[in-house]
Amino acid sequence: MRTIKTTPFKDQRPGTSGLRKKTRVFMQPNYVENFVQAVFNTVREDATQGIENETLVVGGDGRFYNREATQKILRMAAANGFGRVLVGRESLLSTPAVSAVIRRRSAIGGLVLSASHNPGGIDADFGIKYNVRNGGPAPEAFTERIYQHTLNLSEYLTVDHPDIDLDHEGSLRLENTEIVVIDPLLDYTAVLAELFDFDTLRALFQSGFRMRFDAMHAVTGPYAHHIFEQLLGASAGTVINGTPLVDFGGHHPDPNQVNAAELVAHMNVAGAPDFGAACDGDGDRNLILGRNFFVTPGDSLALITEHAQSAIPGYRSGLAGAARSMPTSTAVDRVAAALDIRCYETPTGWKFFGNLMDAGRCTICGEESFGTGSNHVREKDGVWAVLCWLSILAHTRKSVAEVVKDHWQQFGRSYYQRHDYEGLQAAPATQMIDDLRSKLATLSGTQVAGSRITLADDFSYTDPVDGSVSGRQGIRILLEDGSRIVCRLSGTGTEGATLRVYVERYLKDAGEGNINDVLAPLVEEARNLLELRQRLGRDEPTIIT
Ligand code: VG1
Ligand code: CO
Repeated sequence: MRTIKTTPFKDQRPGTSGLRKKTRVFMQPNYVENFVQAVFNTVREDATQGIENETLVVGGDGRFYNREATQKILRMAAANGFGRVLVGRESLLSTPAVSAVIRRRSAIGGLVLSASHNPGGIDADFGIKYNVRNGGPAPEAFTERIYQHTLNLSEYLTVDHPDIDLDHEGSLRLENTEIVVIDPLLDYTAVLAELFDFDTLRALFQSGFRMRFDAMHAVTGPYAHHIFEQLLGASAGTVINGTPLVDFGGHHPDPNQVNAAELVAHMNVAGAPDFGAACDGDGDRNLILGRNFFVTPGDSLALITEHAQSAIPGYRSGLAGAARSMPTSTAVDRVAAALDIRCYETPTGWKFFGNLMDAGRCTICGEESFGTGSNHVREKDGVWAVLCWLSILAHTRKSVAEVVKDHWQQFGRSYYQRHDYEGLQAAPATQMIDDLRSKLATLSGTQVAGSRITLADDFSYTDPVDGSVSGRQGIRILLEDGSRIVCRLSGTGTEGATLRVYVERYLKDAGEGNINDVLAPLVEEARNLLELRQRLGRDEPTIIT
């Protein structure tokens, strides 16, 4: 074992979802090592059974530097005295699969190597996230302790050992640590097979139902080939871009209508398949499409919640509750009310759902950022969402568009968009939010966009399970007619600042309206309140999702 002297990096505070930086930042000498040692120091403080009796899980989305970082982590895990490390073959594990492995193998936690939907490559992005024993992202108190360790680090532990063969399953000893290369598909597939009725889904494909799944050259390729084509009998070619590439083929593996444009186009031509879907870099996000039809993530969450009990065996006994992040549309709230279950509102980031699920308070949860999931793991889960939709379509025997329109007919529609302004300068962007925050107290009661502001605040969340408080989670402006404007800065970016403006308007109009027309006054109002043009010279968002 070797003890290596090091000096702290000052920029290793985890954001919404772990530490994300430019790949070259991670490639600096000791950068990965420092962060991982800080994680291990934090883990050790909680390992009452002794770290030598604990299992650690390691895997990533296959992006550039995934393998190199994995080799470093394995050597450090051995030097730090973990009993066992489970690592995905080829160092691959999707984010929900890491969660599944942690839970099924009773591991103490796991490291996920991913920058999610951000592009990959030496000049793109990389990331490391730590998940705790319940399989979910480390809560804020834990990531804050990691950060404190990064600031005080003077050494890290490693061993001298050549790179380990990650291309074949098997095990070997490194010092006193057993390193096991596992099949990345096994545990995850087993979890899904327990939830869904694979026979029904096989019958759906046998009846001629056609789907196109875009893995975006990222980690879900192998999972999708195995589950959709091999196990469920979808025809060969259903999965496209199914081989993980270190640079995701040069694309953003971000499953929205802009970055999955090829799939969207394919769904909009004559003879299109019945169903289209895509997942992001690390397999936790999903895009759901029908023929010529886009399902917003907020509607998808509401619809999965609405149909879960009747369409999916794993939820046959009903749902304990639902949850959504604050900026996510309120469509699921109305379904929860109809089902007579509670709907929780949390800050952005999956880590906030963990306590609710552990305490048995919520079963299904989701975010507007194309993330949906349930208590089968503690991460959002893209392939799970696709299986939910297949189950709903098999059960209702309707098209995607019909299912959504039925919902709008019954519940009304939350017209919803997110406008992202990327590449802003960090200082003036922060100032802009700060200034809006200080104006909030005077806004209540004023007229905007044809209605009146009933509440204007910076969202603060008190976790109902452990009482922890997370403040400053996004500015929200609620109007009397049920409309909302929400503004916050992204916590996952790697360059400058990204402003996210979320607008929502609820109408009981069976969904017949034109979304741009319905939302235009709110979009305009948000820009005015922020003084976006005056401060940052920007009128138009980089991307609308
Ligand atoms: C974004 C999304 C958030 C999501 C997070 C991680 O965070 O808004 O909903 O949980 O990404 O998703 P932010 O702070 O940039 O808005 V993933 O698929 O990147 O792990
Ligand atoms: Co992701």
